[in-house]
Amino acid sequence: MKKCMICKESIAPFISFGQMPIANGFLNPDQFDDEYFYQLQVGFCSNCSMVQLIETVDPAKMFHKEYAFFSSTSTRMGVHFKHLADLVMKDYIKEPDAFVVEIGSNDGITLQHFANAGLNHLGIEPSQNVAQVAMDKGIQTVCEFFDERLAMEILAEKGQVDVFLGTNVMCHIPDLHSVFAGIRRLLKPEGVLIFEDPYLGDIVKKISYDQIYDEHIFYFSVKSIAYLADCHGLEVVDVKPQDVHGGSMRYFIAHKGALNVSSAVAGQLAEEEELGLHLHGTYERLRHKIQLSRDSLMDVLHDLRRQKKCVAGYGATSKSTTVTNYCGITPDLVEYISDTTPIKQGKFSPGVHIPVCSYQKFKKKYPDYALLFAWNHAKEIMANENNFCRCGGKWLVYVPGVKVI
Ligand code: DWN
Repeated sequence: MKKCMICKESIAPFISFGQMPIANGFLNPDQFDDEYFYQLQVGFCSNCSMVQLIETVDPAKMFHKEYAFFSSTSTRMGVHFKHLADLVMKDYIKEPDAFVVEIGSNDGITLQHFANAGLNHLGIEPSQNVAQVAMDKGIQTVCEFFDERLAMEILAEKGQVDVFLGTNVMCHIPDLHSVFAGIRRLLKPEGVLIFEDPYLGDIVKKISYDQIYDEHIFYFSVKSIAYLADCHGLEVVDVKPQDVHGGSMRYFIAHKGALNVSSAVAGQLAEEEELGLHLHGTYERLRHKIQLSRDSLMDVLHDLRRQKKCVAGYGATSKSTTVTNYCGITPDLVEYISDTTPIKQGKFSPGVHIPVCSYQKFKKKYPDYALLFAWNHAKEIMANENNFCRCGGKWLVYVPGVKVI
């Protein structure tokens, strides 16, 4: 029996997606034979409420010098992180010599605003290639995984931190106790940790099972984060739902008793109770809905193949690796995936080996249908792709339900 990574109680999987490759492991044909697979299974801990992977993948296999995801590929996300930086500077930076640290700082999409404002900052990013992009922009970055040991080094060299940030990173870290212990030591007495990740409540409501893959080890709720924070003398002082990455939650955490606790925390906890996030039965029902969603998507794709329609994927997302491998979407159903990220182009998608092509290919000859793997960017993408629809192209989406638009 697996032990919960947060409270050490026993947990069992509520769903298995089968053998899964590395979500961002886009590869060349000479690598097909050595492709790495693991069992993608998810469990719920009824003691601390943390939803988590049963088997985790060595972080070095996922985050390295050829990491394929650059945060700055979405304009809308750029605006989102600018707003976050503005909020932090307005509400939490009180001194001109304030120190801001961000983990998983990627290509510097957020930290650049602090650097441009001349603030003392430090990015911590383990993937060398994306860290280099940030450094080239003049953003102070160390290429490492954050843990309690690194926190002690930063403390000794640079002192305590006013604001500690992490967007779409906390749920990627297996040893969250080391991270929280490090943050507790690093944070000034009135400092704040602000982080955001895909929200479990949205995954359950939207059946967005493609948020589940190797990099996402945990699926957070306010309840599970409150438990974790409490283990380290910290508390959740505010929460704010975010309309990005398919529904995220922003958590504000401080030393216990240091800051006022917003009523939004109790409000969100009550909503989670209503949704049943604390109950095993909720996840049993989720498994059933995921299976129905898979069957319904495959029915549409098989029907389109019978009609000899050309279907292309839009966005070679990490999420698409779960969908294609779990559902069995092979190149005879989806001819290619269009993606704007140069490092993914010319390669093949993990596991099912669908060719990943440049966006120019998509534009040059539109497919009949575009399967929107980057559904979390639907607003931005659909606004840019009016011409695709004018030329008769149709979108196939599967979150929150399977439908043709
Ligand atoms: O947590 C994570 C999230 C935040 O980002 C990671 N573990 C990795 C990554 O997940 P993802 O790959 O599912 O993220 P996105 O943002 O959904 O990926 C979008 C993909 O689509 C990128 O490869 C870029 C591409 N794209 C495109 O081709 N045209 C994106 C947009 C907006 C476009 O117009």
